[in-house]
Amino acid sequence: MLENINCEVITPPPSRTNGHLITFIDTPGLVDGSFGYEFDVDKAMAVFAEMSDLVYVFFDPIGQALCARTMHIVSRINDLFPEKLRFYLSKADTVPEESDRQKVLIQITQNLSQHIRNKTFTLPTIYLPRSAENAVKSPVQNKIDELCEEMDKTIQLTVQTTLNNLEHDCKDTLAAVDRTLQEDRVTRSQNTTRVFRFLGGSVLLLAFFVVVIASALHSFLANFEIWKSSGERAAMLAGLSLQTYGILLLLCSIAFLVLKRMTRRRPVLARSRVMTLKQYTEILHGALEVKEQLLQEFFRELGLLDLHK
Ligand SMILES: Nc1nc2c(ncn2[C@@H]2O[C@H](COP(=O)(O)OP(=O)(O)OP(=O)(O)O)[C@@H](O)[C@H]2O)c(=O)[nH]1
Ligand SMILES: [Mg+2]
Repeated sequence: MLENINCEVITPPPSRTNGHLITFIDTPGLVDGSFGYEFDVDKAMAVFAEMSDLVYVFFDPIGQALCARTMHIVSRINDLFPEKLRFYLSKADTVPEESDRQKVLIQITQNLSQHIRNKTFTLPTIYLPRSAENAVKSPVQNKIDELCEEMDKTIQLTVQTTLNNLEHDCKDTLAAVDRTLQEDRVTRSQNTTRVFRFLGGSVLLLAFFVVVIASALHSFLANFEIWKSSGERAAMLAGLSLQTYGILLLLCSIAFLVLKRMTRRRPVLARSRVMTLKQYTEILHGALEVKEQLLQEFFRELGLLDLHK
């Protein structure tokens, strides 16, 4: 499909202040029969309709609404995005006679009604005024200004919604970054406490361990004659059975393992990650400022700055 898309940048007339904010996706008039398109036209239209804020279907007095392919696509878009669809009889000035125009309108309306169910629709007439004189003289009602007004309103709404979404997204992301950094700070401070607890517990356990070993050694050596005389200065836990010393040492080791497990440090963010998150915060604050500037600029263009304030 991409090979069949052409892009054109047009400078809008000064009267259309929002002109630079519009992207038109114009599709060629569809044809029926054996004509084969190089891509899935139905799918492409549905995709473009999803991207668009408004979908205009222009029926002209010559083409009318007789193309089955057009009707099928219109029906599909109506099922998917009924709120976006608008119908117009275009080039209406080519049928200056009121009665002829009515016939064309009735024919299109009948055809459309078969495909657009559960929805009321209007079919205003429009045409491109060749000149101001022609526009005034022509007996055909031209609703092109209303059409442009709706486009303007849609642009205003889209700009405001987009900028509001930007603000919400920035604030949500800022809150998430803040939360992550705050959690990391808490974890780091808890880790410091854990290290001190581990060191304190280890010192106590080591002291207990030394006492047990010393007492065990003392008890063992006390069996020899040479040590019996100094037995008065016995270690604290002297006189226990070897089995008890073993149990005490085992308990000491278990206590050490428990201590180690309980005071294990929780993972924290790498310094580079913290730096990146802080940079994100700056970028997001910048985006919020830009959003505010864009909104002011937009309202200034519309002459609505006072209203906004
Ligand atoms: N009288 C009159 N002629 C028009 C109007 N709009 C377009 N035309 C003329 O109709 C011819 C085709 O115009 P397009 O705008 O390409 O029409 P279209 O329906 O988009 O055609 P496809 O994209 O090929 O289906 C040109 O010669 C235009 O000058 C109009 O409102 N009134
Ligand atoms: Mg066209």
